[in-house]
Amino acid sequence: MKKILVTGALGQIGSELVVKLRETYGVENVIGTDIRKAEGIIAEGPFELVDVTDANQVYSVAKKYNVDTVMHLAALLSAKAEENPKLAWHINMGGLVNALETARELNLQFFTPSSIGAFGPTTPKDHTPQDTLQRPTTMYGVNKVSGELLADYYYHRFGVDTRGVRYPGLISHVTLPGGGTTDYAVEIYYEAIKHKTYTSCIAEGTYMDMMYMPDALNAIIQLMEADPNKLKHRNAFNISAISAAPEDFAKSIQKHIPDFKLDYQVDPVKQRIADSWPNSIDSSAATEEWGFKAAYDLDKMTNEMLNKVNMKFV
Ligand code: NAD
Ligand code: AKB
Repeated sequence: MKKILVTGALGQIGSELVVKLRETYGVENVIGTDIRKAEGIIAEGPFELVDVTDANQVYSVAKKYNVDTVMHLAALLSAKAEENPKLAWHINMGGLVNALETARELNLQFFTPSSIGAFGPTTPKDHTPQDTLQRPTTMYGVNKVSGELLADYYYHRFGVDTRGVRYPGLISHVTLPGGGTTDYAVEIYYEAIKHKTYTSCIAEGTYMDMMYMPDALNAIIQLMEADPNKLKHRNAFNISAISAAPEDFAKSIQKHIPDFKLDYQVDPVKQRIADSWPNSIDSSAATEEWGFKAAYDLDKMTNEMLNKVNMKFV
């Protein structure tokens, strides 16, 4: 049985991952941690306040609970990182090296997500290959490429069992996203339910990869349980389910809410970030090496998102 420490457990991913891991491995075997105090369902199991920029805090909680795995999620996302690049470096790189060091010292399995943000304007835009040019032009992207390399380094140099994926924009209805460029793809569903209209900060025709949260969570468990002998890549597997622009979300929503309207007020910072990312990435290495397969396409996700968000407001 696994015993897992999750950092950044109250965020968009962590708040659902902790619940899923507790269902899979038992409540007492999943220790949620965050810099903020837990409330609700996450507080119903083991939870500790941990600031990942403090190496001692990460190490001592891992040691206290005798965990065998760290899932490191604490980070600043792309738009927030662009607002405060120095803080982003401190949290994204400082936190990562502290979590990796804990994994090395205590011989733990390690997971951390990279992002489509690890690509840049010179990366091939369509069907972006697994191994390709990565010269990102955002602080978040610089952090993510460095993180991919650092996780590879800890595997090759110290034998730490590091694994990871490059997530696309994640769409979910439990916890709102934390300040990324793809956040619009969550907001559009909330606004469709509340006001039947949405003003997109991302321009028409801007394609980015997306994925519904259940596929993102399944991917973590599948990759962490995969036979290590089959993994040629360890960290930063491209995974995607949907390549879509704002108007594609609108069309999908209009199948349920015919009078839904989309207009645009482009945010120049987010648009610059979005323009530097791929239109669609190739997930074939993840499929070949550990069987990745997404269950949700855009329309299936829209159906579920509208139902779930609607239930919040009735
Ligand atoms: P989020 O912003 O929703 O949550 C991050 C959490 O980290 C928050 O609960 C925050 O309180 C916590 N945190 C911030 N600073 C901390 C610190 N110093 N110590 C401890 N905790 C701290 O982020 P998320 O969307 O859940 O993303 C988790 C990871 O997945 C990040 O590495 C992110 O880059 C990556 N990722 C997310 C997406 C996405 O669409 N959500 C896509 C690609 C990659
Ligand atoms: C963001 O937009 O910053 C995240 C991501 C794709 O990494 N959702």
